[in-house]
Amino acid sequence: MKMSFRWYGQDDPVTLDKIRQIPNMRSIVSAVYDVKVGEVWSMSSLEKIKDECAEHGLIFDVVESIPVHENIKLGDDAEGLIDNYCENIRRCAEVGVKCVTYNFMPVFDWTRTQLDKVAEDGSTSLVTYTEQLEGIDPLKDDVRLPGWDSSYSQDEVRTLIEKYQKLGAEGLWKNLEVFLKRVIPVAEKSGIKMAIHPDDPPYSIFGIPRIITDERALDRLLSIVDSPSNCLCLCTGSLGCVATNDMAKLAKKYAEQGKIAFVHLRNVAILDRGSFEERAHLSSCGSLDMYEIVKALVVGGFDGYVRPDHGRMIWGEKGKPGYGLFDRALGATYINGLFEALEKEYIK
Ligand SMILES: [Mn+2]
Repeated sequence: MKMSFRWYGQDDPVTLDKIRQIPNMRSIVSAVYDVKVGEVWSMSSLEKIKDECAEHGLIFDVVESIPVHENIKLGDDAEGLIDNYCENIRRCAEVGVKCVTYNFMPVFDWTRTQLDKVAEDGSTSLVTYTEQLEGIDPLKDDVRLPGWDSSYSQDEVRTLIEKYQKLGAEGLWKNLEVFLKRVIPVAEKSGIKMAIHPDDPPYSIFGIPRIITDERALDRLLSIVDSPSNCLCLCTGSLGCVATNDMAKLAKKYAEQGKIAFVHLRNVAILDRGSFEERAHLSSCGSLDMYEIVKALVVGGFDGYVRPDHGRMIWGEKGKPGYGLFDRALGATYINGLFEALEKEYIK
C-alpha cells in the first residue's frame, strides 16, 4: 500500500510541510489548476508540483484528476479534446506520475445537499438528504448544489442537463467507449494506470444518466479495453453509500484481478431512500466495515495507492469542505493501523 494525500496546490491551506508530518505519508495526489478543462497542461506547471513535493520529501505520482471535458462525455466535437487528454497523460508520465484518476459524471462532479451539517459532537461533514433534492426541477428552478461547477450560468446548466437527458445512459456508455479506446493505449505506453472514480453518489439525479454505479458497471467498464492501464479507483464512500454495493466483496474481486490502482477510503452512514452522511473513518462511525474492506484488499494482493478521503471539519478548522487536515490525518493513521495489522496477519 502506498499512502497518499490530496493537495490542491499553492492555494491549499493544508500545506506540504504539514502533510509530510503525517506518519507513513508517501505520495501527493494533485493536478494542474491553472488552465481550463480540455486544455493541455504546461510542463512547467507539472514540474513545479513535482519539485515542491520533492522538496518536502514527498512524491507527486498520482493525478486527481485530469477532468474530462463535457463535449467528450456528450460525444460532441470530441476529437481534439481527446487528443489534448492523451497529451496530458504523456506529460504526466514525464514527471513521474503512475496513476491518473478521472470520472465520467455528467454536468457535476460529486453532489451533496449540505457541506457543513453539524453532528452531535460538534464536528461538521458533507451530507445528502434525498428530501432536499425532491421537489427541485433544475430545468425550471434556479438551483445550485454544492459540488457543481460554479463557472456555468444557470442557463448553461439547463442546456447541459437537457443534452444529457436526451443522450441517456447508453449514449454516455458509447462516448466512454470512444474515450477509453483512444486514451488507454496511450496510458499503457506511458506506464500510467487510469483509475475511473465511481459516480458519487452512484445513482441518477434529476434524470441525468450516471453509469459507474455498481459491480455490473465496473465489469462492463473493464471489458471495454483489456489493458493493465484500464483500472478502478475504488471509492468506498461513493459506491458504498448505497447498501446494495458490497464494498468488501468488490474490493476482493477487483484486487484479485489487479484492477484497483487507487483506493479512496472513507466511511458513510447509509440512511433511508438514498440519503447518507459522511462520517469519521472508523468502522464504528458509519455503515461500512472498514476492517473487512482493507482485509479484502490485503488478501486480494492490492499494492496500489490509498488515500483518506473526505474528512469532517473538527477542532475548529476552517477550509475546503471535506479536505481539512485534522480529520484526514486521523483517517490516514487509522488506515495505516488497519494495513499494518492485516499485512502482518495475512502477508507471510
Ligand atoms: Mn472519492
